[in-house]
Amino acid sequence: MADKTTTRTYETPPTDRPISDAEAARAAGLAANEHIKIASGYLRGTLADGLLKHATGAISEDDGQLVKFHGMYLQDDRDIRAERTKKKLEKAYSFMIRLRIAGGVVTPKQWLALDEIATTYAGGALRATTRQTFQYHGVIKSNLKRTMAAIDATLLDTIAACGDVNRNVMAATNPAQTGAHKAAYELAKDISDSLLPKTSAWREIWLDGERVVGGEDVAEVEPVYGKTYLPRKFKTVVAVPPSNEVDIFAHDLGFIAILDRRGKVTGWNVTVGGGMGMTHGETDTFPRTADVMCFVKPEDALKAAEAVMTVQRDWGNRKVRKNARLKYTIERYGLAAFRAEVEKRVGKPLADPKPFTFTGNGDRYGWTEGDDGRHHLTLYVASGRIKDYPDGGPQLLTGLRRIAEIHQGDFRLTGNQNVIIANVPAEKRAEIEALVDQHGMMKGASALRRNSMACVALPTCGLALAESERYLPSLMDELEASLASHGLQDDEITIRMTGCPNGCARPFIAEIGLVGRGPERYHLYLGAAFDGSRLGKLYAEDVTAAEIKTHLDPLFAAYARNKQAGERFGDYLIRDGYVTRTINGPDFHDATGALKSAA
Ligand code: SRM
Ligand code: SF4
Repeated sequence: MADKTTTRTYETPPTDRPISDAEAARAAGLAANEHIKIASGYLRGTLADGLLKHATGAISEDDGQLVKFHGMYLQDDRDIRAERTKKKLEKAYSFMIRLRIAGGVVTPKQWLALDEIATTYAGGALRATTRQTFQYHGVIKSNLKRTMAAIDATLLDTIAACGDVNRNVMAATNPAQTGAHKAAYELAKDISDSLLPKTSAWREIWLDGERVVGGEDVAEVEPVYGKTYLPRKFKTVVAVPPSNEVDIFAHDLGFIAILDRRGKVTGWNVTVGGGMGMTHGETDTFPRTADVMCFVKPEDALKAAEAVMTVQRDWGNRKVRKNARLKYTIERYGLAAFRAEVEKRVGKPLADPKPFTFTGNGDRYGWTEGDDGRHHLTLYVASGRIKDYPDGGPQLLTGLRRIAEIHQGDFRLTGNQNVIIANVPAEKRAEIEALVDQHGMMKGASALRRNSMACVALPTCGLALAESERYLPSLMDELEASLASHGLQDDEITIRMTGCPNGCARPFIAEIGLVGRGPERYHLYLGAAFDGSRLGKLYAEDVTAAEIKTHLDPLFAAYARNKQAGERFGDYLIRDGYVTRTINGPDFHDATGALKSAA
């Protein structure tokens, strides 16, 4: 990755703290969401009253922003939006609910309860996300409180799963389960707990909890976040090389385990400033891979996490929301100034990063055995949608329920939308395997499909410009045939699709990235690194669904003919001049994408 931070002139960082008074905020020209946060009384707004308004399935616009901090989005069924508008009916509103599950660990008892909630309130599906948690879709307003009470009974919650806060913290789930993986999980959990908003609004609104008396003093209510929380969402992950399954370069903050010769964690490299989201046609927005900033000892990791987050709290752009993520803060003030401020807040200079190597950002499928002799089975779940598929498809919901009924270990969600049946004692392996077979859960998925991801998109996502999850399976059928015709059926190539450039399935760091532009039209990005450390380049614009295969087939043919031993598809396309190597940061938009076409 090129370091763009050495040759640029940067702005002087601010010295004041964020404004938390409504009048001053208006005078300072802060973004609308800042006003909503200030006026919300620590995320309460008028949510409690809004839930009692039975004439509508929606909530007010401002509450729609606040409810995200509670782990929810107001959505509507876009498949029937036009028809309802024609009939002058309100949109078919419902809520998406996202859980907070640090490190993606779920016990069998919790699994059974989450399954029951899905069956009762959310159309019989659990949706494993690209950030190691579950979402429910289609929960109607009148069922919201019942659903939240049921979630609370599982000892999980939805606090800070969305909103301008530190969100669900991801951790390496590699089933090899070494001591380093345990350390990664512990760190993820500690960060998740310590950076959790402290307001009691969640319990009050959803569980009719008592309002804590006197709690208006900022220092008492939200000592770290204050009234305005963060300028924008903030995402943290913990990785254990050589696997980059958490896609560390796509996140605001990351920790990479540095191991000694015996595999013990000696400390963590800290990464900052990754992110995927951008807007088509707005070149001041761009995806960016994170910088590897420094190394911290285990005892300093939590402090470093808080320091990075609070510098972003104080330096992040609160006027222009589209430029508010940490990646833009670092592009604005420079990595050196950012690191110096983090060191100041940690209270000591931090060491330079240590060497590390990642080999890929996908999951390892099938059975593996951990250091402690326990077994782990990684199952491929198409786009994370856990349900019973019709027409002889996998019975994932029922099958995993049956497994949860007898399983003595736990379940792990991966950052690639898959599920691991983890910590299986040797004597239980055959029984679990029989249930997996019986419910058609391991029906062979090709190498390409196993390395694919699609975001939710239509019909629930309000921002989708094109199909994604519903379209990917048929595209896979076509591309699998194309790959097989060139003898590439066993080649691992990462492919990811999203319905818009927000990048929820991290398409810009997949070797083949397809990003929705409009109905049945996608931008095609190529040349990203297999380990997720390099962004792809725009290769073809506005490709229709029918044209995707036409573009890729000749490239597959050229790759099959010319690849060197062990050479990855993304690397090959750069070496042979099909795309230029992407430089990180704003230069992502350089118009030098397709150098030559194979079509
Ligand atoms: Fe995302 C917004 C779904 C991971 C970048 N994302 C949305 C919303 C909530 C749409 C909205 O704002 O109305 C989508 C809900 C769709 C639905 O119906 O469920 C949505 N994002 C998802 C999930 C479910 C995709 C999936 O198929 O699994 C993922 C949930 C993760 C989780 O459990 O927390 C999801 N979103 C991501 C990722 C990947 C990641 O973090 O590793 C990214 C790119 C990384 C990043 O943050 O830069 C991502 N989502 C966005 C953005 C763009 C943010 C930006 O900085 O520009 C938005 C839009 C926004 O925030 O304004 C967005
Ligand atoms: Fe929606 Fe876009 Fe995210 Fe896909 S990438 S879920 S379309 S916001």
